[in-house]
Amino acid sequence: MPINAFASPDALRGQFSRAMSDMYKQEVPLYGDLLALVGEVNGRVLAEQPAVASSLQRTGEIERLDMERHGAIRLGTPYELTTIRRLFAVLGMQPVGYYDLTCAGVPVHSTAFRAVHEQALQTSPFRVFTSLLRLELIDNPALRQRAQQILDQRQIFTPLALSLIEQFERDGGLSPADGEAFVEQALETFRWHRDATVSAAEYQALHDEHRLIADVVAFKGPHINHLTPRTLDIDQVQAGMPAKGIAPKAVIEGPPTRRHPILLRQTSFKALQEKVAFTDQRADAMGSHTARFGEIEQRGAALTAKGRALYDRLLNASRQALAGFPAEGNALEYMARLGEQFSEFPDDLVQMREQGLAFFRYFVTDEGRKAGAFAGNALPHKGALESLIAAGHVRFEPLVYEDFLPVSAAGIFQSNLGDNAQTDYGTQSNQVDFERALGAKVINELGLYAETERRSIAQCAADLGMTL
Ligand code: OOG
Ligand code: NI
Repeated sequence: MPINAFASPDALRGQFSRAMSDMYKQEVPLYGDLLALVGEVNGRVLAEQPAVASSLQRTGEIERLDMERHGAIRLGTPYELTTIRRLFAVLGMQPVGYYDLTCAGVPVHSTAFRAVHEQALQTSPFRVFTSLLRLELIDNPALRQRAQQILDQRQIFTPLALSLIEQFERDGGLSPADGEAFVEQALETFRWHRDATVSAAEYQALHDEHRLIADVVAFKGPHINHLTPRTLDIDQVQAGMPAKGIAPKAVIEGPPTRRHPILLRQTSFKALQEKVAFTDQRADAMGSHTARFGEIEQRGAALTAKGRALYDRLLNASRQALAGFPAEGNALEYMARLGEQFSEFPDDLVQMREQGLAFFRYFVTDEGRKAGAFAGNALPHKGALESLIAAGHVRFEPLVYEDFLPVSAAGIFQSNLGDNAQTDYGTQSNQVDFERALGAKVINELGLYAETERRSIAQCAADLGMTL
């Protein structure tokens, strides 16, 4: 089949993201209510803040706003992680970043599958935060062995999904019809199953070890545990949740409110208690399991290594100033500490750029296009970009952060696992093990932002007829 007859992985990802959202709305109706609230707030922000609206227009992000969402799954074995990598590759998603959650008392490590090129992100920014359970951290050997045995027996992929993955790898793509079938088959892996694979007693033993272990081991597959739309004003959505019958978690994770958002702010509603059937139970005597929730996020500027180091320092200082973890009782105090600490982080795009704290995208302005007197000049010779900016011929917008934050992710996990889930696993970060299980290296996200920034400078040069 000629190359151009293949379905585009970016289009398939868009289809998959919509199908996943439709499925989750049916499974967890409260997620639909959250989507409606986010839609209302985004509409209001666009109407009331023309500067935000025109910046989204310039970058094209306005078009991806409604499609924007991420989800999360938790896997049990290296086979599952390797195969999910191959599955997501069909949808144009690569593993980006390594997140160690053990230091936060959650026995997993994770990566985020996402598109890596700005054009692909524009078509569909869908991402999946994917965690692998670290069975080696279960200290009871009999339970560890039993968990391993249960996981080894399950197959979370349909036979047709597996054969379409092989076909994609062999042929370099899927026909539109096969692509459609693949989206349908892939969705099955993420579906909720009310029937557990273990007895009530086994569930309890796994649950007593760690609630997350029960969530991974006791079910037929890695049900999607939340989906997250992007909002333009997370404070408004957080404040509006109770009136819609949605109970938000105590604090918004990430940086405080700013005029120019950075990185990622997140909050969620508490996981729902759902009925499940254990293998030894009759249908009229069901048990329950708590895992699935809804989340919202507000994305801001991607930070450079220098900006990220400053963020990490200010976040740590805010948390250290607090006795204990941020929770209901100290939420206001935590927000105040964050505000104090982050006053050190310039809330001004010019300063953020001058100090090299964030990544930017550059655009030729109408004036620049009209001036057109640059042909033959070299860009970037030292200062060329700066003088184009000073002359108003080029303007800049921050690049959107496309990834996750480990401390925030731990906060999201914790809020949905209950407070008794704090276990001390020490810090046993192990990216090498993770990559072995993944069957590939994770991509460094900072490199991706730098490339996007470079490409936008090259585009400016081309638009102005300058040589690079
Ligand atoms: C993943 C929690 C992390 C995020 O947005 O940081 C996450 C999970 O609960 O499986 O989704
Ligand atoms: Ni999330």
